[in-house]
Amino acid sequence: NQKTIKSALISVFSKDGLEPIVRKLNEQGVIIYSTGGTQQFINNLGIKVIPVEDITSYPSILGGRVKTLHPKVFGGILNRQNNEKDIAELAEFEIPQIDAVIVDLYPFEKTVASGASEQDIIEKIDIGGISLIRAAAKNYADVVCIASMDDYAEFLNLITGKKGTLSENDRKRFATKAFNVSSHYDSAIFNYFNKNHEEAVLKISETHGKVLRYGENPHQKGFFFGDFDALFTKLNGKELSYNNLLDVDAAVNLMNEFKNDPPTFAILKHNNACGLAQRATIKQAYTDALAADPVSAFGGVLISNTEIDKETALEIHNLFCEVIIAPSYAADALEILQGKKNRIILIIHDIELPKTSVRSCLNGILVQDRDNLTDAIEQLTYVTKNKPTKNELDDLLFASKICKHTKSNTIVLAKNKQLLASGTGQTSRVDALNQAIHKALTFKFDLNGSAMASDAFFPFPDCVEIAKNAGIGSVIQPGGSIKDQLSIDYCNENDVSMVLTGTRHFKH
Ligand code: 93A
Repeated sequence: NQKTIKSALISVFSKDGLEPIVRKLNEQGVIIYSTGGTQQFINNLGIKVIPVEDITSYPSILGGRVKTLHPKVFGGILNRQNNEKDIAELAEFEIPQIDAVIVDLYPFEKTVASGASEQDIIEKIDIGGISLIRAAAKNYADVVCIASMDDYAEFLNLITGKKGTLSENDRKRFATKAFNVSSHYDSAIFNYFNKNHEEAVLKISETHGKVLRYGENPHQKGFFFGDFDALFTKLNGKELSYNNLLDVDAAVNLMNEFKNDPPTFAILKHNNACGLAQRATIKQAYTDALAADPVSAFGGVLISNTEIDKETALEIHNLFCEVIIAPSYAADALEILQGKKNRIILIIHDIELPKTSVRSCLNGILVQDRDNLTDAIEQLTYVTKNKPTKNELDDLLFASKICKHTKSNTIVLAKNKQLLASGTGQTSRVDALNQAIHKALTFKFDLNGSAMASDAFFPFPDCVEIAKNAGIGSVIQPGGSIKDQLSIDYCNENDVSMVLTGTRHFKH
């Protein structure tokens, strides 16, 4: 659906960058309509331009507040060219067709940032310009909308190459950019009016979010925005709390790493795994996950990658836990687990989580891709004389998957597909390692021949030295420190094997 631009309405606050476009349009015989200042600018280039007042037969009034806001202008933009009635009405009311709209809005954000008076700021709320943008973008089927200087170069390129003829694809792409401009502009106005934001944010939350019992603590309000039911079917238990939701999120992301593996069971507390094991049966996986730290498991969130059977349910029933998540439950298992009415039992659906994560930061939000990189055997570099055995390799990758989902700084110790212990959320890697070793010994694990994973590189050889002294036999870490070689040398001198993944997995 190609359309050649024959007329354009140009209304720009900043005249920067406009000249080459106007010259090109003029060269292509395009009729140019324009508002006061823009018209003067084009006139000064010696190019013919029709004042918008000639279309409307109205002057710009109210000090410029109303200049393009007129049915003859908006009729020219919004008419559907494949609609006979529209075309007849254009003729009846002598409305000129407008094929392209170029706008640069009043600089609202800049005016706010300059510390201008409230009155000046209000005056910089563009009404006509934003309406032109919305109208032209809505009618992308017939009209091209250039809503930002950032798009001038691309637009000029296109009309030059295609002699003023643009495809519907091009017009829709520009419309998409235009709605990005208009939504951003309105958000900026909202943010200005909403300076003492708590109120408005809570109001929005109350009307659009799910009201939670409270936030992280009882004195904090809390809301959830999302479609919980798309991901889970709830079979039993109380309403999920703010902290439950965070734990469920952590559990689901962790178990995603083991989705297609043999039976795997994890127990989480405060978003970190305190137990995780992979076994021939889900009951054994649960028992060995619990063994890593039965103290922390109290009140935890449980997740299984396999159906929960009766034998496993009987074991779980002995533990006080907040939430159980599994792909399915045997009927007799469910009956047992439902024996406690507050216990939250969830079936997890086979649905992908969003690819981005969002969290609040200062007076805004931080958005990033989720960490979707799983360390795999193909990407490992073997840096020591001693190479890990097949079993050790399995444990190293197993530990590194847990590491990725544990708060930084973290060290994870594992052996025979069982999490032995981890150090979580420490301010130094040495602290994380010491915590992990201490925990493992507390729960009577023999660390000889165990595997150690670190979420980030070792800046010094201190960690491998502590690891060796505790009996740890193999290490997996991203590498990338300028002092990597010191840790590698130590491992070589002490018969420890080390592999590098090349991928850091911070989680803050
Ligand atoms: O005050 S307005 O909201 N009223 C209008 O009808 C209107 N039409 C275009 N501002 C309006 N504009 C804006 O004027 C455009 O968005 C552009 O920023 C500016 C261009 O004015 P001039 O051509 O007089 O420099």
